[in-house]
Amino acid sequence: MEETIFDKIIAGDTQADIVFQNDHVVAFRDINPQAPVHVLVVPRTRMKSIAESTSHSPEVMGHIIHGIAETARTLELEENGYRVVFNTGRDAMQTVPYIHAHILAGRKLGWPPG
Ligand code: DGP
Repeated sequence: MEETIFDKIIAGDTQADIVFQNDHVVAFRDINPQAPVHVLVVPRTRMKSIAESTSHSPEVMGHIIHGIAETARTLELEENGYRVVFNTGRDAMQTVPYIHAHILAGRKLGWPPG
């Protein structure tokens, strides 16, 4: 798997506005925000997408979900709520081939998504 921009952010080789991190995940602000709060949560364990998660321990996905909740708490998003999106593959318009969860918040989010 080729190195992605998220590998570089996790390694500290590329600057990012990190809002939360622990032993398992790094969360940082999206460079192209689609909502007042737009944060990406990326596991330190490298995989391409949810589709590839079956090749790893389910614990990795557990750590991602836990990291999402911890990030949302850190940013005080719990009261008003937030949306979590894993774009997976071409039709979902995944552009970075390193699994990441988008946390979107800070405004009323439409449903269904366009
Ligand atoms: P996706 O379409 O789900 O693969 O979204 C990838 C997101 O990554 C997109 O919303 C923009 C964001 N992104 C791409 N390059 C960078 C970067 O260098 N820094 C940060 N903070 N975000 C980036």
